[in-house]
Amino acid sequence: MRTQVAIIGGGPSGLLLSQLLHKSGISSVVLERKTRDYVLGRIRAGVLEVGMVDLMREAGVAERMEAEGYVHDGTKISCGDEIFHIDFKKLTGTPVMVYGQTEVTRDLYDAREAAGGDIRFNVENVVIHGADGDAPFVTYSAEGQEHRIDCDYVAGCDGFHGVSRQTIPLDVRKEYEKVYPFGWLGILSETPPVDDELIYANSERGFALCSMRNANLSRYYIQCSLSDSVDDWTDAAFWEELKRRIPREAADKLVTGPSIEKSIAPLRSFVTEPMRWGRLFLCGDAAHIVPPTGAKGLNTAASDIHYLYNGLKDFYLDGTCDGLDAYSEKALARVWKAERFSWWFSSLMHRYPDQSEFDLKMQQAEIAFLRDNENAQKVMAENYVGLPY
Ligand code: RFL
Ligand code: PHB
Repeated sequence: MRTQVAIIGGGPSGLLLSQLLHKSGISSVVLERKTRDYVLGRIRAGVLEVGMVDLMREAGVAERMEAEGYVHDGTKISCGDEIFHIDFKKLTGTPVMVYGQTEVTRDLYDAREAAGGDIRFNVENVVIHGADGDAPFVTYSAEGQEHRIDCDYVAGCDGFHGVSRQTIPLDVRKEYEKVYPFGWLGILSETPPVDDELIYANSERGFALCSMRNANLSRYYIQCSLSDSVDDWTDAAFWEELKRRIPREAADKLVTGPSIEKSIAPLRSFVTEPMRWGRLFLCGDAAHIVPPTGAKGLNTAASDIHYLYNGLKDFYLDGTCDGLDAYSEKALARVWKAERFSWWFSSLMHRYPDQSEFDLKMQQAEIAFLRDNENAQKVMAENYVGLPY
């Protein structure tokens, strides 16, 4: 069979691209290695930048987000028992939207299905052929049968462990990576959030984050050791540790309950360059990873999709390749800024195993500067709500 754009990966990047292309009358096929339920079972991002919110509107999938998402005008940051507020709305004119990645993905699946979109689940052995020539095609197997899809372009939206990035020859591809010496242990619980805004906490016992999904669904994280496993942490031990890391006034009103999901994520900064090889374009986690501090992963995936979608639209509707030719450079310029912000915010908020007393003083001085200086808060707020596309 033939399609205009073959999309590898049915996570948020691939689905958003396919839905936007559909809106412009451009055909695509999405190939996903897992089942729909498996993809929806991953608990990940929670905060959407305004650019991502606008893309959801453009894709025609914003209705439930507008009704059920929470607009947040700011965030709280604590150091020990001291807590302060950063007012995004006042400093930048822009809030953020708290709406889970699970819901974003569900809305996109529903929209693609309603429009008769072609999404193939449980595909195996995806191979991209001829991306450096004029006639690329993708092969895969499903239920013991081999299949081939001919296309004009391939969008590699298959996450960090996908095949798309590996398709780019090693002598063309350059990778940059930093692995952090700790992870995040996260739980989801059917309890009311401890605060109406997120709290990012730096404590002498390590980082903690209080987030949420809705009025009766909370998401909490604590910095943990890379050698920890989920089984090492009972719910009671998690709540106890969280309470010790957040300010007393928050700990006193924290409502605890059984966890309905518990997982550990390692923290990594990673970028591959270039993000285009011939007719293959990498998007989202296939091309870059950020540590979750600052909530930039899904949002940076969304900005890639914005650039690629507009490039493809210009090609199919106006016959110009300028947008596609500029894709890698434009996407990477914004990616590196999101990498810098996530690295900076992670460095500010976590305790490092090899941190010296001097390093600690520097961290505390920087948090105090952020607390007291409106210019510093404005820089933080501009990055958090999302740099312009
Ligand atoms: P995904 O979501 O990994 O989807 C890729 C899809 O490709 C499929 N796949 C393949 N399909 C076919 N053939 C193959 N060979 C394939 N290999 C893989 C996979 O099954 C999968 O379905 O990448 P995508 O779409 O680029 O989306 C990226 C986001 O998922 C990611 O950046 C965010 O979740 C990161 N992130 C956050 N981002 C934010 O913007 N705000 C947040 O608040 C936020 N919090 C988080 C996060 C990530 C976390 N973890 C667990 C890494 C919190 C956490 C804890
Ligand atoms: C989340 O709610 O999962 C979340 C929120 C903010 C972050 C990371 C994760 O920085």
